[in-house]
Amino acid sequence: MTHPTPAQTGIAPGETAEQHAHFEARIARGEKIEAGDWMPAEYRRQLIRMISQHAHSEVVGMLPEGEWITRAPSLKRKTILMAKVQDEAGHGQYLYHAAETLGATREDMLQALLSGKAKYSSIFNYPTHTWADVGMIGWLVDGAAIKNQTMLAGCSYGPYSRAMVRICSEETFHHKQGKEMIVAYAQGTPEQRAMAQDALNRWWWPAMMMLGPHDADSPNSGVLSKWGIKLKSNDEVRQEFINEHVPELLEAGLTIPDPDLHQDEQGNWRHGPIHWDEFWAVIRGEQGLNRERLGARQAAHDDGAWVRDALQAYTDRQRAVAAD
Ligand code: FAQ
Repeated sequence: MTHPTPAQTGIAPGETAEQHAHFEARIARGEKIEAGDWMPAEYRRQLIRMISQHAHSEVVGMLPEGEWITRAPSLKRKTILMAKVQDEAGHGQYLYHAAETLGATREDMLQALLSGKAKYSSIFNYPTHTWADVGMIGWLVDGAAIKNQTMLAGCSYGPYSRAMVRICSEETFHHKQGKEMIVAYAQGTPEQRAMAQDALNRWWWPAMMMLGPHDADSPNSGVLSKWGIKLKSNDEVRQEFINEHVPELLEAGLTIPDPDLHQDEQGNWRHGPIHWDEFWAVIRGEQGLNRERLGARQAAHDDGAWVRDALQAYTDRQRAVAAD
């Protein structure tokens, strides 16, 4: 007879079924799990994986839009974009801190990103070709991120859940500014309309993919749902995203690049097949800008070495003074 593995049960060596039952009862009562509380090793590992990848996504996510700050078409658009890109840096900070509450170190997390071991969202490996891409990222990418993150704001781990509440309120501003921009262009000159449509053609499918593989192909979902980290599945969140965005994009006069898109009898918008081969190729770095994105992060990390050295020297001196 073969026994279930820790990966299947979530019970690691040294942990007992009673500890798990007590932990799961807390989650069932809707209690938040806090940093010092007992938690299964697999719960901790899953959270560190997910939160650190989320943090990396926010930081790498500054790159596609950041390229446009110097090319913004007006002072108003420039100030909005600068605020948005700064917000993403702040989100990275909250999330790295949330992962640190679980025992992860900043150095290890950054090393995992820079070495290519840790993932970041596939969406940020796509290039930004025109200014309308900035608006489309706000509308679609922040729109998809909000659907996912509103769900995570209710998750069982306190520090992640609280970070999500704050991040979602900032993402809502990002989403609104993107929508406002694209609606203005969709109703603007023929060139502006064409630019908005072209951006939608390129960002629609990547935005659909960023919410993760179909539920049947999502190996982490089982344990994440069981422990109240994921309160909705990848496909459920994707359906919410489509149901909100399809009517709004159509109302703006844009065409969604999916010939199979239709509404079913329940009013849900149903999409055509997603090109998962592209999704996995982008994640593996075989397609898209993975090398450029990691190169930019490595350069920023190297450029910041003197700041880390200075902080270390200051800390060492403060400690020496205190010891005296
Ligand atoms: N890209 O078993 P599942 C933003 C990986 S923030 C790359 O379904 P899970 C804000 C997944 O890691 C956007 N990899 O995984 C912003 C796993 O591999 P692993 C980021 C992906 O964790 C806006 C494997 O596939 N948001 O946009 C992706 O249950 C504008 C199997 O998948 C978050 O990170 C992907 N798209 O569900 C910033 C939210 N999808 O790790 C700037 C937190 C899946 O086992 C500008 N994360 N994979 O080796 C989550 O909610 C979940 O991790 C999912 C994936 C839903 C992303």
